[in-house]
Amino acid sequence: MKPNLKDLFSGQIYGITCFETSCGRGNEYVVREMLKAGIRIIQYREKFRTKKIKYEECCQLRKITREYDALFIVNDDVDLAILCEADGIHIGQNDIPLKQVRRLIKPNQFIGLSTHSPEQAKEALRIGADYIGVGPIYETQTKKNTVQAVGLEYIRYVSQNIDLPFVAIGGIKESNIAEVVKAGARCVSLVTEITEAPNIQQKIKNIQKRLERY
Ligand code: 3NM
Repeated sequence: MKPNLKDLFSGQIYGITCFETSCGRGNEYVVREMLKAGIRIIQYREKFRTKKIKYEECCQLRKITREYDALFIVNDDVDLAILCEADGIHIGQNDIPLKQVRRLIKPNQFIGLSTHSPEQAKEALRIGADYIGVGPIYETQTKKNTVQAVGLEYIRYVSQNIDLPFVAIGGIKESNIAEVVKAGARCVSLVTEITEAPNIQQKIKNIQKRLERY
């Protein structure tokens, strides 16, 4: 059975790996810090590593996330998601169509789709995405070739009109998270804010406190 993402995405931080911005710390270390601080959704997202390294890291992170009963999601690489028995796969607008990805994965694996406009969100619902990414809310350097910032209005639109769990992403920081949550986000992803933090666990605790206030 697929997990109930509506519940699992409620009031949660969605952690994403990013080796380049992790200040020389390995993904295993960074993910362990995230898990120790209470994050229960981890996405493996590495754009500049060989497939072999990605495969090895995914297998390792799959094991660790199981220890913490956390969801493990692989970005882009459907083959890796299948091989390491990830809980889910996350794809973008320019990847293999969702319907085809569904043919490859197991019935209990879920699919997340990045969306950047109301039209894309409606389409995601129509084609059966299990959850969507909503962003980039603010300007970000972390995702290359992305569209311009979509702003808080897009969160309001999705929270009121699209009946799917979603994660708000893109340029979100401890300093602006309050307005993201006020706009209707129940799950947020902060990539560089967490991976660049000197003390990752402390940074996550600070963000969690702000999430709890709303
Ligand atoms: N996806 P940061 S924005 C991975 O809009 C990703 O779909 C986005 O990184 C989207 O928190 C993004 O460092 C990068 O801005 C987010």
